[in-house]
Amino acid sequence: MTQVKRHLVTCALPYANGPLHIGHIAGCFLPSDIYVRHLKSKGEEVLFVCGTDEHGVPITLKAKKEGVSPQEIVNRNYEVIKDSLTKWGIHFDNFSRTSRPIHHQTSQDFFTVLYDKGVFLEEVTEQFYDKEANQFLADRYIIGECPSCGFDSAYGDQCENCGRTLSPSELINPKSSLTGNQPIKKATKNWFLPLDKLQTEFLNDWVATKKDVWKSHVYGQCNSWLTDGLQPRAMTRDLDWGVPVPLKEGKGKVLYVWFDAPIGYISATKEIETDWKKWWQDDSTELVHFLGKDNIVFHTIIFPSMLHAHGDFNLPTYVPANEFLNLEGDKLSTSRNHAVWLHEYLEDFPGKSDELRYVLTAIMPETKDSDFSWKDFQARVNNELVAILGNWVNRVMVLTHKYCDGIVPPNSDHVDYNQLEEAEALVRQVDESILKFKFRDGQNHLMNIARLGNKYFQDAAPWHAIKEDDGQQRVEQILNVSLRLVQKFAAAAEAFLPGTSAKIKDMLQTGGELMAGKPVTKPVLLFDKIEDEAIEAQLDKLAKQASDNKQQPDLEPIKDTITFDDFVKLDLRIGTIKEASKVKKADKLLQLSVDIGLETRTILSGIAEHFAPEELVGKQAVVVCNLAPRKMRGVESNGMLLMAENTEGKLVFVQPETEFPEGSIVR
Ligand code: B3M
Ligand code: ZN
Repeated sequence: MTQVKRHLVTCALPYANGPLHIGHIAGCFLPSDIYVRHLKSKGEEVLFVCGTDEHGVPITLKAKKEGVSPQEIVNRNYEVIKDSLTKWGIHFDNFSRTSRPIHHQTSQDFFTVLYDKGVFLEEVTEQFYDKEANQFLADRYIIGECPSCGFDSAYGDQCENCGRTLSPSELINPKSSLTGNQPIKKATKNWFLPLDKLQTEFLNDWVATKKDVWKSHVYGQCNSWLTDGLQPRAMTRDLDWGVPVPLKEGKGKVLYVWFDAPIGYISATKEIETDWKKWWQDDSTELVHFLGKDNIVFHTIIFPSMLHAHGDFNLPTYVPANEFLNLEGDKLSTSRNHAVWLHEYLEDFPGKSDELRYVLTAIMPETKDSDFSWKDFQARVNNELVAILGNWVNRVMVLTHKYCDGIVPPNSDHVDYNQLEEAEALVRQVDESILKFKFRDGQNHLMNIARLGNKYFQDAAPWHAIKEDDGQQRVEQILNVSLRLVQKFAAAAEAFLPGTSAKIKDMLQTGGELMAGKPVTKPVLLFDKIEDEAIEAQLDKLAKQASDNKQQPDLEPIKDTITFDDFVKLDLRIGTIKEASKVKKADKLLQLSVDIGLETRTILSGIAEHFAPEELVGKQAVVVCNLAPRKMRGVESNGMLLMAENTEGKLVFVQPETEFPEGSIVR
């Protein structure tokens, strides 16, 4: 095992199609920043890179919607994202962008090495093509029903509901997100990464070495993809926005966004490090990727396969992906504007970056999804930061001025030193937790230093001791130990609460050991309480965002015109639901027995999140009876129930106005 000499830390590149919200922060920006700050505070050699991911479908869709070029979208959002991160205190060694020439060149060179080595499969395939938009459709342009869980807005490359990686042809009832039309298939050549071959020759063995190294949910998700068996995946797309494919035959084609994006970590390194190879092509460098759970497959399967196939690069050591953060019990959503935007937080709570850092770390979704609520934010700030930490430091500083003229009293070999040893033990636990990517635990150990200091101070009660014989000497001992506990807290807090740590160091006039006889500054309040009005204002803002969103319903465009002959092919009948039950391991599906007059059908329907099985028995519905049967979760579904869905995703049955005989034709 080569000795680790340096750490290369990457944070998933946010799409430059909008500002950052607290989900991005809790998912990867905050954990990576804590990890990097801590390593740097230990004197380790660290490089921390990130940047905006400026290609891909979300950006071109947004550009189309706003009637501007994709470059204008990414230029605007790069500035907003970079500015909010800097203001919030996340400092990368380089925050780059994938539309820069150096990234295009780096990605094309990488592609060319694989091409020249004959790694790619060249395949002419039938791709989905939108006739009206006159363009091929990349995976994210195609939306349809997930074959696994029935989620009706799965993308062509991934289902965001169950996390399954998909290929567009697996989607049920695929449609173009550009026009809403049913896409046609058209022949085109692309270059595929043979993930099936790479799985057997490399991935299976390499991932197996990560069994007790990666978090269980990361290893588990990765393994389930390997167990399902990997398929070759196209690394080029028929699109005009992205890194052009560096081949004569590549005209009108770009690199798949998930081929070029992770190479963004390499180009961001090359941009600032002349000796970039020591970070990427030297196995004494430890590579750590921070990301959210929807990016796991790209960082544990696809990018490592690319690096392995290239042959010159290190492979990632750790991939400590976080799960998702929810907001007030609901999924964070850019499109529904259900979010706390980072730049808005900074406007509404100026100078309170550490408060948000503290709360997001306390609820960080390290192994399962978690929830941010404004009431909890207020409670943690007021009951923990203000009442425990701020109060403790303030009392120590005030009494140092009152009894010692603001001078650090002399050290003395006094029985209280076991508090200092206890604090040292907690400092070691903070270190161990961070190095194991357990940031919640690490912050708890940190706060236990403050709890220890508070209890010591309260029990020692210098305000009473001063009245005893030798009171002054006893008080000086208590304040010496207390000031040294405060200093230990400040040093250990650098990674979690950088602003607070700096304020305390300023008060103590030192970043290191305290020197007896040296002055400390006047006390500075570390935190002030979050008032109810501020929280009410945030909750009102969220409610307004939701109602504004409702007023601009995102109604889907009308589909392509069809003929009457097309319509009459549908066989629609009244059916009555006789039985209903949940489908194992598919949280969206219900299995229904539906009497359609001629027979009773088994139908799987993606309505489990909208209706309980028991409330469906006896309900009548309109049933599509001549739909080709399809198998989901091992059950053959034979037909489909018609539902109406509003813009908030609420479903209702389409049914006859009165009880009607089963099998009645709907015309
Ligand atoms: N742009 C983030 C996302 O999927 C994606 C990460 C790229 S990291 C190389 O939201
Ligand atoms: Zn799914």
